[in-house]
Amino acid sequence: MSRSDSRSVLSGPVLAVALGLIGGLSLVAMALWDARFEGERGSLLAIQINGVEERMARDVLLPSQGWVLQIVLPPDLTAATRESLIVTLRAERTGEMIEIADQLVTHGGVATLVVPESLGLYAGLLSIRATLTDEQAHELVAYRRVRIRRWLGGPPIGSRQIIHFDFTIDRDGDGRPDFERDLEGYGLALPERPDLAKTVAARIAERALARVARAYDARDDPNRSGLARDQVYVRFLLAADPGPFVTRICIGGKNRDHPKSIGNVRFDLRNEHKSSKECESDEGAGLFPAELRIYEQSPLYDEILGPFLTARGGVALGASGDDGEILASLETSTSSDRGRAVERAIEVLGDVLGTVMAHESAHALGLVPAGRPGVGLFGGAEEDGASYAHNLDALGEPPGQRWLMNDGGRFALEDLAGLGEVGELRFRPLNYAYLKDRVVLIDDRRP
Ligand SMILES: [Ca+2]
Ligand SMILES: [Ca+2]
Ligand SMILES: [Zn+2]
Repeated sequence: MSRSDSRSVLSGPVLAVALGLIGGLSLVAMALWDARFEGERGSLLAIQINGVEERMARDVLLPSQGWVLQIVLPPDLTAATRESLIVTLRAERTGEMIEIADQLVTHGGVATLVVPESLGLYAGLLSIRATLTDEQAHELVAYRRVRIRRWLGGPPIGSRQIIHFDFTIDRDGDGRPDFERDLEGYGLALPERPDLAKTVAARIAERALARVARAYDARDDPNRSGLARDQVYVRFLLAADPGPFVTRICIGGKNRDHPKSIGNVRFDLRNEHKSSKECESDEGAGLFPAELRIYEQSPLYDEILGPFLTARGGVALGASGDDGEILASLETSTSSDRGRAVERAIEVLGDVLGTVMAHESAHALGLVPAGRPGVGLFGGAEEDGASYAHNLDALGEPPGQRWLMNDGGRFALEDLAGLGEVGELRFRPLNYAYLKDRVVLIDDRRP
């Protein structure tokens, strides 16, 4: 059963009367006009929710505020027709109607409203109707029904959540961060030059953190809010004290329980635990950069690490005389080949780790819940193996497009580095809507 439907219908006079000598011209124009207004059943005037494609958005449950309503307008409208837009919300339970066209902001052919609290929506079915009228009184109508739900226990993300990426974890108890040891494995550090290891580790951590921030502060406006910035309200820090809203994810060391897994952070349905620790080696929790070795056949791996791996004819960072100087001057200028190689390794490794950190932290925030909306967000269930807590499409298959929350086993190193065909992996719009508290998940099995 479909919980909502959307359609676009034509009403009013379809044929206009052409007047006068320019009737022929006028008729041609009118015919085009009519064709456009007839549309392809909703393809020209459409109502969208959170920028999510119709098939995925069909069953979503929405909170009373904060979600994004889009009216996708036909192209090349006259100003008068564009201004004729009427958008009405009707609460089905009470019949109460609100006209909101004057609150919409139009950009790029889409009229948008980030539903404010002041609209006063409450739980129940809501009908949305959008109407355009041209100069000849032809009407183009789009219609859609959505379900508004109350939050149960507060929004999953809220505004206070902190993710602490801890690069200082010392699982092996040697008094040094394990991450520095991991770098030795890549020729990016030497035991006898701990000072350089520290510098490289700090640079990679910062680069990775910036990549995480980009994932959660997407510049491509996934929910089509039209806002200049639409960032997820989670703070990502490299240092933080424990607290009720701090989730600590440790990076570095051996993954004894899940070798060959770069990241292993528990899926936390609806972000029930705002505070947690993904650092226990006996649970294999955390991020394990040393396991990036699984990509050693990749050309990118060879390109960025070849210059530093002795097995590949490289020289480990710290073993060459002026490495210290190179590291000290990276931010100002690098003209030497060695300097550029160091910079490139830091950038690519930082971006790769940052992509994994963005993915893993999203598991801790509740992505991707199994099932269809409103219970889930098209995530795989435990019995789905590698698809567990990862994106599936509306048909239950792994998505054709590369999204950040797809099963990580399907990514190449290039994808993680943001150098694959889609560029930086990003959250699909439905994932992003969840992170922005724009959808409500309700477990019907609960009272
Ligand atoms: Ca250690
Ligand atoms: Ca959590
Ligand atoms: Zn995952």
